[in-house]
This record gives sequence, structure tokens and C-alpha cells, in this order.
Amino acid sequence: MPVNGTGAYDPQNVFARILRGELPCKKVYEDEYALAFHDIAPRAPVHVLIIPKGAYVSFADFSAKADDATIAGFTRAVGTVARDLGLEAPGYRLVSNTGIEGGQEVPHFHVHLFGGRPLGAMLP
Ligand code: DGP
Repeated sequence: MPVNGTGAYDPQNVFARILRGELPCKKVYEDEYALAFHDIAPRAPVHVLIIPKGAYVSFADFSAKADDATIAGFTRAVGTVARDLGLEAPGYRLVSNTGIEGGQEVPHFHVHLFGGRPLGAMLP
């Protein structure tokens, strides 16, 4: 079910629980700004989710409320994950579904990183 990208943060959402260590994940990267782990239902040979450590519902929330250091640190972490996974040369795709019409299902801001095969044209 798509979620409201501008609503109140639900601390029981699945990614909050992963951040707290209450649920397992296949971690690929972590620093002070971000945690990255494999998507539970991968749609490409590489399908990793990168999430900030703070309580942000969506990209809308993150881009409005996070301080500049947090936005910079998170953005840099996304690039680092892609580089560490060897995706820089072949290329990759970043997606952040936001809110109801964006098809967001987990109400903790996340970026999908897709790669490992030709992804074709960007179509909704
Ligand atoms: P979306 O909110 O639509 O951008 O997508 C959420 C993604 O999160 C979806 O691709 C499936 C993934 N997902 C949902 N629950 C879990 C979970 O418990 N663990 C992991 N690793 N991924 C999950």
C-alpha cells in the first residue's frame, strides 16, 4: 500500500526496525549517515536500498528537514555504495519513490540502487 510521503514518521516502520537492529538485513555498507542493504525482492542483479539514519518519511521530508551535512553525507554514501559495488563504469539507476502517487510503500526515506544489467529507458 502506498504511503503518505508528508505524514508523521512511524518509528515502527520496517526500515526503522532494521536501523535499530530489531530486524535482519543483508548489509552492504554503513557509515554515520547511511545504511545500505539488499532489497528483499530484488528487481535487478544489484538492487540495494540506501537509507539515512534519521527519521525522515520520504525524499520530500528529507530534502526539506535534514541539515546540509546530513544531505551531503547521505548523497556521498549513495555514490560510495555504487562505486564499491563496481557499478560506476557500467552505470546504474537511482530511484526514490515518494508518497502515494510515487508508489512509496515503506515510510522511511530510501533510495533504490539498481544495476548489473542494462536497465533500458526510464519509464514509469
Ligand atoms: P518503495 O517503498 O516502493 O520504494 O519500496 C520499498 C522496498 O523495500 C521494496 O522494494 C521492498 C523492500 N522491502 C520491504 N520490506 C523489506 C524488508 O523487510 N527488508 C528488505 N531488505 N527490503 C524490504
